[in-house]
Amino acid sequence: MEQQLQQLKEEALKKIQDAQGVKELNDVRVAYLGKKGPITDLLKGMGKLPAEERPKMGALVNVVRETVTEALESRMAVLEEAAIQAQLENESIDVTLPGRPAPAGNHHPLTRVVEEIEDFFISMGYEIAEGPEVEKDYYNFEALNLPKGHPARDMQDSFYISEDVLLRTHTSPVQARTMEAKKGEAIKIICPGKVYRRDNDDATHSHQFTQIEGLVVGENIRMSDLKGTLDLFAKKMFGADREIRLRPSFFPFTEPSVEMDISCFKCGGAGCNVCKKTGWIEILGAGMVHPNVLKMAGYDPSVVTGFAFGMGPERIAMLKYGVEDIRHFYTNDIRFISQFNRTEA
Ligand code: 2NL
Repeated sequence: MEQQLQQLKEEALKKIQDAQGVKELNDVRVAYLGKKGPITDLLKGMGKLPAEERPKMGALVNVVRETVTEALESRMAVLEEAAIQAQLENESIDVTLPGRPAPAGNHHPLTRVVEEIEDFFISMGYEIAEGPEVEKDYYNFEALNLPKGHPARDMQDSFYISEDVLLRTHTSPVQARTMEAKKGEAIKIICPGKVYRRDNDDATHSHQFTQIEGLVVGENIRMSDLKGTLDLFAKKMFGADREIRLRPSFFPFTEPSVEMDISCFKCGGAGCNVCKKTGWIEILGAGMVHPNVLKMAGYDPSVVTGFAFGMGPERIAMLKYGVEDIRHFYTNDIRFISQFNRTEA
């Protein structure tokens, strides 16, 4: 029996050494040390031995069991470590692989035009002013010399929230608020933002659109300052060889008021489809700030004067990029948006 035991031990130790994986080694453990294994059988068979042999054999079996158990444990540690190493190698990431390209976005054409206009006026020393889109009737109309009963104040033409609160119909209230806040000091601002009018949307009208207005107030501000500023602006936006033309016009908040045209950037003035054979393209409205507007904001019109102008970035973008329907700007069709390449900035 002793010999049988030695043989069993040798056999078990060999299988332990030969085991190549955790699972295989586990099978070896179950086969030799498990409830139905030979070592358990030997311990169970102790009862049949003569009483004087039992202690010696018992001790021998226990030694074999311990030896096998220790061998199993140390082999298990080796195999487990190897398994972890293999897994780490398997799951390692090659950080030198090229990444998957993320689709890069674009600036919206309207955003591009607004920023281009802002950049020009910032370069001329203007500051950007913003204000609420839900505005008081006072700042939207009253402070701009739009008297009660003026057609623009008709309920049919604006989105009213209540009798004296509405969605602003232009960005002028931002300028009225700025003048009021500056309490007689000089001002040089542009006001970009969304405005709202009750219109039926079509190719050239939208109930919500963008406006940029400018305002310069101070001593000795003249019409010639307005003209020089807008001439530079036209050349920056539409080409260095542009000329401008001012025509008389009317706005309640300016006097005198003008409409500004630029010489056609497509035909240079000869006449084409863009300028409708006139050689000129209307770009914006402007004028000298009405004395009533200055007065209401707390300025003395006999001491300070000012000029103001307003334009629609949609119209400018449509001209610049040949967009035929204003609704393209708001429907977010990626096929439209992605035609305008990112500016290198
Ligand atoms: C246009 C014309 C214009 C103004 C806006 C203005 C603002 C104040 C005082 C005086 Cl606070 N004027 N703004 C002046 C002239 C024209 O806009 O065709 N916009 C699209």
